[in-house]
Amino acid sequence: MPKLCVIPGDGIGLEVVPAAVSVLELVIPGLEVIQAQAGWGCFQRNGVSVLPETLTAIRECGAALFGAVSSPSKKVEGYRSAILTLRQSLDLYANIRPVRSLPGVSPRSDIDMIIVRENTEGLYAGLETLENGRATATRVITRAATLRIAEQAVSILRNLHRKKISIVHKANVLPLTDGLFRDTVREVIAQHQREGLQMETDEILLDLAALKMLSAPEKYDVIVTTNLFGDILSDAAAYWCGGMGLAPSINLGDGVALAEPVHGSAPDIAGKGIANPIAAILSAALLVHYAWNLPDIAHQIENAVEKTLASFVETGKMASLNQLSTNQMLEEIILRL
Ligand code: GGG
Repeated sequence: MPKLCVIPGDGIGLEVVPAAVSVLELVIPGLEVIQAQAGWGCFQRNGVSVLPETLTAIRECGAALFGAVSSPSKKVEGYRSAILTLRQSLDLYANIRPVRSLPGVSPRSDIDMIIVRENTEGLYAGLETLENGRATATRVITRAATLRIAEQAVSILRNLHRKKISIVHKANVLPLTDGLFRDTVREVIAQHQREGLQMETDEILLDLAALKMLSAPEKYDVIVTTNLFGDILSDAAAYWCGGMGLAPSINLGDGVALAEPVHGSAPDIAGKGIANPIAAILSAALLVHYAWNLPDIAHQIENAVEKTLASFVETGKMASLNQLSTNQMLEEIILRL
């Protein structure tokens, strides 16, 4: 029986994660759920952003659903972002962010891309120094980490019957770091092509990739890129599925997965019971698919979300969608599960 570690985190994470867990409990009867702590609130209560027992619980379950974190934008002694700590401590090296058109909320109906983002290094390696008025962040790209993210992108292409991988980089101005990234991904792709895997590939400089995200998003299929580039590009891509409130993601490591909505803790609406739980529910579906290998159940959840949104379109009630409380939206989705 699947086991789930639940970490609501901060802000609206405390509202949307319980909604997603109740969906999981309906589609996977007997699911064992363990509650755990991480986030800024956890730091304020315990002096650490991620409790050691949280890491133990995630490893034991092999699957976790995380909500959101609100880190302060000024350095606080002893604090490190909870989500970055989780990703690095558990070696969750791949961040998978699918972006698909959803009825009524997406500006277009033909978008279906998956962003595969390296999740442990790049500018988020956490290597910052400040000395004599000079702040430095070290951007780390390794062949080892690039090999495994490239393998992950290829495996997603193969398993989900995708056709094309786009490598997004900035090797023209960062020839050593991004050159290594691009060349290593090329090498992995070429190896798979030699072994008979059919796929198209292209390479796009980050700035052009951002423009294309606006002007021709339907051309993207699987995108593979480095940590910060993937973070920015996928947040922009979320526009096409209806915004951050609807964008799911999953962090994958070897034998461990942590799903989380792309959105943050939204302190402006936290505690009001009005946060849209769809991104968290779709993230739970990713967990069902990638961590527990139950694609039919994952599709059941995704279909219920789509049918819910479609019903608002059909009944001309799109305008009232944003007025629904978290629980009302959850009830609408559960009706269609
Ligand atoms: N669910 C993703 C999330 O919480 N995003 C907000 C985020 O990454 N904030 C950065 C941080 O607080 O460390």
